[in-house]
Amino acid sequence: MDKTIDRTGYANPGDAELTCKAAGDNVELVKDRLQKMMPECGFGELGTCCVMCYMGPCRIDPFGQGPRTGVCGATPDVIVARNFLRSATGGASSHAGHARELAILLLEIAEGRAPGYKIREEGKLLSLAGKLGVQVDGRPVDAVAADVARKAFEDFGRQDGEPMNWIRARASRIEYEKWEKLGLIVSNPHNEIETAMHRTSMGNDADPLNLWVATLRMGMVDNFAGLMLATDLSDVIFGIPTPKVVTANYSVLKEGEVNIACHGHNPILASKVAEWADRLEGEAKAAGAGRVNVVGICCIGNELVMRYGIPYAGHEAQTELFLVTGAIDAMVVDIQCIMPSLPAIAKCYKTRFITTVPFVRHPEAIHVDFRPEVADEKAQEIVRHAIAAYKERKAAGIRPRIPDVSSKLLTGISVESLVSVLSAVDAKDPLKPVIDAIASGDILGAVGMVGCPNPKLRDGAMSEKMAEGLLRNNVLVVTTGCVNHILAQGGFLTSEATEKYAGPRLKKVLTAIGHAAGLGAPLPPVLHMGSCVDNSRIYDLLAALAGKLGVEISQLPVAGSAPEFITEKAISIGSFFLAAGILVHLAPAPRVFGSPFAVSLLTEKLPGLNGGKVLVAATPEGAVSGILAHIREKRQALGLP
Ligand code: BF8
Repeated sequence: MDKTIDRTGYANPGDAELTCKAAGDNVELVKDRLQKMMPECGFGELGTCCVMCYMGPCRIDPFGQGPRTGVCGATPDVIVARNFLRSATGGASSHAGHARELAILLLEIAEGRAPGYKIREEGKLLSLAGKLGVQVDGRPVDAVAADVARKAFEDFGRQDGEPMNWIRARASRIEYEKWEKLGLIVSNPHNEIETAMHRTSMGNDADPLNLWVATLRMGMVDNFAGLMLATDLSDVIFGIPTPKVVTANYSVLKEGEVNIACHGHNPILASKVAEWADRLEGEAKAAGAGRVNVVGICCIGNELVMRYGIPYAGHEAQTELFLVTGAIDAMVVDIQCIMPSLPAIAKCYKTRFITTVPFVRHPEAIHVDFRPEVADEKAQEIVRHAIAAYKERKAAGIRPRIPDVSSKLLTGISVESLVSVLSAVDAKDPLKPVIDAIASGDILGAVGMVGCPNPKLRDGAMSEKMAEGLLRNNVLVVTTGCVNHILAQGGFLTSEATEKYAGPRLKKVLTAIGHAAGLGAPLPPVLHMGSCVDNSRIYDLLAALAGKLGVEISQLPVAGSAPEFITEKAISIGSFFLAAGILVHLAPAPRVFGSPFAVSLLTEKLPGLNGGKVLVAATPEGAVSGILAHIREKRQALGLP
């Protein structure tokens, strides 16, 4: 156990203040519902509950009490593998859907059918086109963009079994060859999703190994048809993130202003709402408000802060509390991670809860049919809803209570912006300083801390304590998703955090880089790489580092961690990083412990096959010590001190 981890001082006082207010307002929160659900179902936790057919539901007690198989004869190994694959499929579907919307938008822009949007990063478009084999020279940008979009559609429609364009174009050569040998190169994400649902339905695949290979393949779908496609096209359309210092936490809400909270994932909607919030300032003033203040929650918070520096409100487990402030005039959502509890809470405070996507609706929400072709018109409608709500809420005497808590963070770390920061140290070979620091042991290793805030682990400050433990041991942390909100609120994305938490050797490196880059202070020890789809940036960075060293990603002294995961998306992202041969730490425990086959595969056999491994640890101390042991093992294998 690492004794250096401070066990106190991470609680956000704003959470406590608003939890009390919620009780006074008679508002039930996620933590109240969690309490009522206890004890949770043990069969479900172990993964041995099967609802695939109507001879069941079946449940297998792994301790030998009762039946040993389901009514159909499925063993616990089969039941667990099928359930896990279906979770990974849910996650990959979410990411592929997100990415496909962006491909549709890119084609609409190219064909002049989405007049509210434009291509902001021609350079990235042309380089992507080059990798995809789209002819670039002498052609208008729109024609190139249309062909890039068509390359994406080709992936979603291909029936010839050939590899996905996005894998061919974007996987590093060394990883591609490894995946080819392992049978993990996928052809068409939709076919893969269909086959996964088919093979897991009653009476199909009953081979646990075959099912687990399908899970790794689903990880490949997740990364290449989801995360990477989404990040690539978002950068082309909305811009490549650049470093900036921004404000986070409850104080981003402003009394006397029209507050709009954007919640969800895809920048197609939120970027437009933010634009029209500025353009309709006059109408807000006429309604007696100072201006329209847009803030970002969850992953859309990450998308907005990374590119535009829009105030960074909070994470998924705080969405209800943000409504409880009574300061939000409209909460606008698109896809994913939107708790069904929200519209009823919004009603208590006369906040307008606005859904915008045809398959994400709620009977108590206002629905605005937002589509890129009519984006400007619909975004105005949304902002006007908020302005109208501001007047109504004022007239109704609703008094906001915004906790006086504020944090700062350095954000906007894309691979491109990181390379440009590092160029200040070595213009000819920007990655060299990092590689030298890893080789010498000044940076012992790196960990991607990603994913969600789980109310089961939030009170224990799992993410903050883990980050602190890693930093004290000279391990650099990069983040995506809601974990970044948590760590930003904890003050980890600042130069001061380097002074406070980083081990002496890591501090030396970050101080040198920070000063060379003109920050006048150390680089923060936790680097914000974006939303959950931006995990593709972490893959790109690892591939670049591994490529420079001439090794596989699986040989690097690195690990991934989803320290408080909630969603199926974390399962599919984790499945990709397992396919890439990386140690993946998960908490809470994934639902695999009812299957001896799964446990042995994920902890013993897979490491020998491609380097991937699952570490389950529900305490920060356990996670840190498991990850440090792994990093030291990898360093030793590379002959590093
Ligand atoms: O995709 S971190 S709670 S918002 S799932 Fe959801 Fe988890 Fe937040 Fe983003 Ni990612």
